[in-house]
Amino acid sequence: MSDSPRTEIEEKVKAFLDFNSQFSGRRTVIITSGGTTAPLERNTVRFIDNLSTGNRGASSAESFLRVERGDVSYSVIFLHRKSSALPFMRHFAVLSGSSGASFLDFDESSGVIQVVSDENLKSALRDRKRAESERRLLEISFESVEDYEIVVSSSCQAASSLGNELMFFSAAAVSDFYVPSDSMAEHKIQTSGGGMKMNLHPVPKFVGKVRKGWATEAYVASFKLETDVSLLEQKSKNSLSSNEVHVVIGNTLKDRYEKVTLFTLQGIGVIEKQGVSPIKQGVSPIEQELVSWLVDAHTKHIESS
Ligand code: PAZ
Repeated sequence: MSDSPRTEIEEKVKAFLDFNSQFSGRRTVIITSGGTTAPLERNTVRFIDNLSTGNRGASSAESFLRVERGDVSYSVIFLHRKSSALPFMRHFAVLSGSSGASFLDFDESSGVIQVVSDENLKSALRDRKRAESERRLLEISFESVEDYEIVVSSSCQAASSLGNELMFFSAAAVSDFYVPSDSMAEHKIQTSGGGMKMNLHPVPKFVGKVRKGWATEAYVASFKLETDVSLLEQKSKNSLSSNEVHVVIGNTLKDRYEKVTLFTLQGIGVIEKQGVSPIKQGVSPIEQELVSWLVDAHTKHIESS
């Protein structure tokens, strides 16, 4: 029986990696996905949140799970915000949306509810079941930024024995500011005092901690989101040098599913696909091309170190 969340995560990750180690050419990617919350109270009623849906991380996980290059394949440790998009299952969100009923049929005599045949759903379900039966997908959830620190540090430390065969792919939108639990109100903050001022502390850059301590030999890809496109290049380059990651993938809020810019020490590259959305398409072309680029970069990293 585990004595802490850290031990529990480390045990899960080690058992997963142990199983996957029997397959030659099998690499592992740790993906972070979705936004973190910054709670304002220990018995949390209110929290600061952000926009991330988890679609970028989930569709990238799908692309990693589909990689078959000679004997190279990936197992995926998917660290995700609770209730954000999950690999392959995200396609089934259409069933609970406003057009959901058009995907469903009900047979009165047998009482069976059926999903109307749909190619995207069929291949998503097939690939999900395959990833599960091959034990190539491990999902671990987080909610707050403090949970995030625990799941990322424990998973990376448990997987660091993979050395350069490990990739860390940080697509999560991690809170920039938070209230540390030791200075947080215990109960729901009362409104009777009128307005209020709150002291938010900066959150450490976890991706830098992965590079410099938690998994130093891993190939590390991180994302940088901006809303002002004129800031993107400089902010991405700053992140590349201060966190010492291998690539920073820059994107802007409004066209994040159509264009990403890759910043490395060797130069800048762009992947652009007009008019696509990972939510509407079975396979998202932008994540597919991005993952293909990352697999090549990971191969070079392995060969050169
Ligand atoms: O999760 P999502 O698909 O809605 O959005 C993806 C994203 C914008 C969160 C991701 O591409 C990203 O840029 N993550 C890093 C955000 C940041 O901390 O700058």
